[in-house]
Amino acid sequence: MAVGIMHGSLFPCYTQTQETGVSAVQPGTSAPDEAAARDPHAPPLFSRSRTGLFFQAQPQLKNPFLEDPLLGRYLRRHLPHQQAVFSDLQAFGERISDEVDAWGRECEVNPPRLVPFDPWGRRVDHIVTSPAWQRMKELSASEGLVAIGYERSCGEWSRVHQMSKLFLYSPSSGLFTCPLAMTDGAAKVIQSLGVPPAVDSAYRRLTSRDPERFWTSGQWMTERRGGSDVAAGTETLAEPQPDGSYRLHGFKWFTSATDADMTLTLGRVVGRDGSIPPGSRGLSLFYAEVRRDPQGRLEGIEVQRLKDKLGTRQMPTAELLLDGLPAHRVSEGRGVASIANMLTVTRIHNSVAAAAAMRRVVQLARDYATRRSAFGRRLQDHPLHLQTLARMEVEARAAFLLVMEVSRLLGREETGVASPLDRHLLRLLTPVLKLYSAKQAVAVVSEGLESFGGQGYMEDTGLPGLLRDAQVLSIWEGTTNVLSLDVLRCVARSSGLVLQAYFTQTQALLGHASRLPPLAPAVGALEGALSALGVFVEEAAARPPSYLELAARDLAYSLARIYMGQPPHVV
Ligand code: UCC
Repeated sequence: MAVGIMHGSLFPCYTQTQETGVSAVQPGTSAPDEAAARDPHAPPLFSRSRTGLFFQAQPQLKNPFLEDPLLGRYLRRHLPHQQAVFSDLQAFGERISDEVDAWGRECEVNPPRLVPFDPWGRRVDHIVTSPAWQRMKELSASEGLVAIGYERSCGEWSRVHQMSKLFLYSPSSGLFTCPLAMTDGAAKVIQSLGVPPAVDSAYRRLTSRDPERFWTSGQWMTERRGGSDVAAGTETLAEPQPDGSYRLHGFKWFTSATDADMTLTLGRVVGRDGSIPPGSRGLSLFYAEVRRDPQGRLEGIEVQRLKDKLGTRQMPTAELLLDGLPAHRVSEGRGVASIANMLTVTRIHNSVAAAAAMRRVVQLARDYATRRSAFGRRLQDHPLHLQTLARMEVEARAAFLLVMEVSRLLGREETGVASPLDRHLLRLLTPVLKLYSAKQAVAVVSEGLESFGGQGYMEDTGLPGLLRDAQVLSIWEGTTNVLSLDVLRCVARSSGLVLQAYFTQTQALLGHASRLPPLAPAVGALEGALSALGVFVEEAAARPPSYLELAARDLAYSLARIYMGQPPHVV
């Protein structure tokens, strides 16, 4: 039913329909000439007559678990222990929409700041974070966002459970998923090195559900010479101490979530004769506690400044001078190989964040399409808009399924049930997933913002932050090109076994899919793409390495798209 609302002659007249809450400007409609009849000295009409009555209904964040039928279907199909996991995710989804999302927003509008000195001039280098950021830490512990991966109560599916939970949390987390990624990576590295006694208590804190005990970890790998070529970039020196510990001296150029309790970092041990071991193998891995007293004071660290970043502003990222930081060595030499487990875990987390950003923007855009009208119809009734949403949905689903696949493989490896094929796939698909999902996140989130029109560009809607934060996903934890070269590295080091595993697995998956007649055209297209990929790989193997290097990105994209079930643009 249409309800007409009259306004003074200076303002347009709006019509509101009860069914849609939609308003349409009717410029031709004129209100009775009230203004002319009024005493010119009378007080102005109530303010609404000046601003208009229409307010656009905003998109609503509902329980992200219940709003995601694909996640539910995936878990129902694969998981044992379904009931416990479903209850956990449903309750967590409720918390996210009811309270956590608002904390995430608070982290964005109340970013961290550095207080370098106390009022009397003493250097304190205190990083002040918002109460919401601190609540995120407590929540992360009590919800077991790291712990689930180590308790393994779902056996080989524990990583899927953990990553599903992070998938729901990520876009509302105020970027707290970054310290969680590094915390998880650190726990994994420590565990894989056999939990040396010096870090045993730290390991238990990283994987604790007790907010009082829970610690987060940093991962300080990047120095001024750069963050991709870690071996050439690391100049930090480790001075042996009489008690067997070390003091670190160096300059870390990006340290994410610098308010962490501990960190893993790389350095070169200075020999008795002053020699410094060169190259990748000359790097050792160190454990250091960042705050060594109850007041949280730093020892052997000066915070030079907090970084001024495009996005991820919720999280403190700093430049640190290590000036005798007390540390323990956890691996002697082979530092890059020692942190390889961390790279795997943090790259999966990165991909969870990418898939989750896509899912969130699609959820909000879909909801908005039911509320917003233009040209006399709701957005959802415009075929072109619907097609745009559907294309975003496809990318979001593809990224989600690949994230779950790699998480499944990680879970199998960690519980000792992985076959050689699983292990090869995990090694190959981790960089493939990370590089592709990050790129797609930027594209999908950008498209998603457009579906809100100008409101998608307005800071106080919280939407632009999604795009800024997505942009980092293709940069940190290895850029697209570095990861494309990592794909070549793992192909070469496995003598092609990772690719063999890939072809075996994709053919098996296509075999299953071909039993469903409606999928026949898609299966045919993918089989064609797969065989073209096979021909390419064979031909490329006979060419000089520079040929493959140039093709590395296209190869990685093709691997991603075929595995996701989307025929590639380039093979
Ligand atoms: O970006 C950063 C900010 C942190 C924020 C984290 C938040 C993430 C989650 C967000 C959620 C919201 S910290 C900086 C990140 N930096 C990187 O990721 C480094 C990027 N660069 C690379 O990945 C390079 O490819 C390097 C550093 C790995 C290349 O080093 P090398 O020394 O040239 O590598 P090599 O010589 O090829 O490999 C050394 C050893 C080999 O083992 P061995 O000696 O046994 O043969 C390799 O097989 O390391 C092994 N290795 C690996 N193993 C190298 N890469 C891998 C790998 N990916 N997996 C397994």
